[in-house]
Amino acid sequence: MTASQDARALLTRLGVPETTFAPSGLPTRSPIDGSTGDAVRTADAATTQAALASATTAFDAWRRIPAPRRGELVRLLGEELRASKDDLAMLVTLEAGKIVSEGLGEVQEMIDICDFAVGLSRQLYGLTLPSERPGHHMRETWQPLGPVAVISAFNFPVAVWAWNAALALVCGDPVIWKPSEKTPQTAIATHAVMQRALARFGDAPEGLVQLLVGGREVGEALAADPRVALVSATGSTRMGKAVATTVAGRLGRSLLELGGNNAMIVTPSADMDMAVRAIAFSAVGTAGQRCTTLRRLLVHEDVAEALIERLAKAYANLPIGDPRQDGVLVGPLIDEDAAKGFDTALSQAVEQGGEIVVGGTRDGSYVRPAIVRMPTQSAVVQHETFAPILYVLTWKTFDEAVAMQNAVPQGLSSCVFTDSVRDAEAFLSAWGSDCGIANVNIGPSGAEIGGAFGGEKDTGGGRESGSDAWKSYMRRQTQTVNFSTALPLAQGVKFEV
Ligand code: UN1
Repeated sequence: MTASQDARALLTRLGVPETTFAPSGLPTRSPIDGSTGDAVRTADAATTQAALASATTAFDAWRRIPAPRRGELVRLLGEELRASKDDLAMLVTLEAGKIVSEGLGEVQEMIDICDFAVGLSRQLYGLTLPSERPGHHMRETWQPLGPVAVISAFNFPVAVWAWNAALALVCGDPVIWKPSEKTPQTAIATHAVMQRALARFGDAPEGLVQLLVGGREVGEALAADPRVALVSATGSTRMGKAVATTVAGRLGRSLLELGGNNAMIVTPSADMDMAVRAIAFSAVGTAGQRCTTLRRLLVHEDVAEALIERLAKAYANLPIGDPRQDGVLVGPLIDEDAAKGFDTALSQAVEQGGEIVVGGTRDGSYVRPAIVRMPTQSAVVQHETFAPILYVLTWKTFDEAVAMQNAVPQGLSSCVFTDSVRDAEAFLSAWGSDCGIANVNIGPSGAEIGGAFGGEKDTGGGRESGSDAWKSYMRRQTQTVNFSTALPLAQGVKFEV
């Protein structure tokens, strides 16, 4: 059996209807063995327009349903995800090439955000404000926003949809999902799971949750359409800039979670055993294809040699191979283009004065994770290559280390390994890390859903998932109510007629 045949069997088991498949559709593929599977039907321009129309109608009905009742739909989604966790996770493994534990972790992340959103459906707190006028009160209320388009990437093919969908649904917004062309099957399976939750819920409006499998033109149509109140896009900075420009052109709202170029600063006092383990997971996990992957290791010059030696040993023994196999830690890159990107970045690094310490070879799309010592943060280091390449640079003073951490265009995640309270707190201070995520003695990847997730600069500025990220999916309304019998004007203005 090829990996694609396994995926096909899982799709059937997950309840995906036969009508999903069409020979003229989008080809499917597994990076594990390069096998191709049945093509899946795609959305044409008319389907996209119909989806937008039905999402608009669904919005009018869904916003009238009380938020805690909307939360019930998300609670059911969480239940259905729990029931399908193993199958959906295996499909993530088959289609995105993640190791089994990370496939399971991704589905767990979906379940976690569902639980979070269910609680949120009884909160969505506003404010009461004192009015300067007698017999008046003011409040700030959060109202449903409108249809939300979710454009997601291959590397977290289902979790990112869930971060957005779980919040959008409790906030009162319909969701239209345009998944990556590289991972349509996991999206189709997730949609089938969602259908079961919708069926159990009973009275959700038609068009509340939709999936549009297709190419770039689908994303472009969603970004351009004024019926889409929020475009939440995850992917490359290049894609994000295109989406942002289109959405801004119609004064729409976008939520962008784009590239990262995440660093770890290692100080001389760091617990090196912990640092080595954290580096391995965050630089090599998901074959370096997380937006939170550790890409730059900034080490104090006194401890650099010893640390690099330990890392080189750990890297030399990395189990690389079929991600379904027990013990394998590194699966394939998503496709041949990604593998070529790995080669190109390495040769550029060498041209720019880099020295490859370990790894850098490949067998098809199975690459040996590389560690490269760089003299400076030259062009290749400034760029996010979606592959397991770790650039190592050294520093003398902590201020210099923080300046290096911040001297890249991206601003997603960052961390410091240190036992010094001074260094840790300086890193977390106003003049410390400029990223959306800053960790101490934890690698930059693998964030929990409870915190707001996203970053600054070329990362796009959006925040998804926990904390008050839900506010992006709602409309803020300031309300003033006069319960007196007079009509005083604010600022003492007199206007008698
Ligand atoms: C991504 O790579 O797009 O923090 C998201 C992490 C995961 C999410 C990554 N929870 O690494």
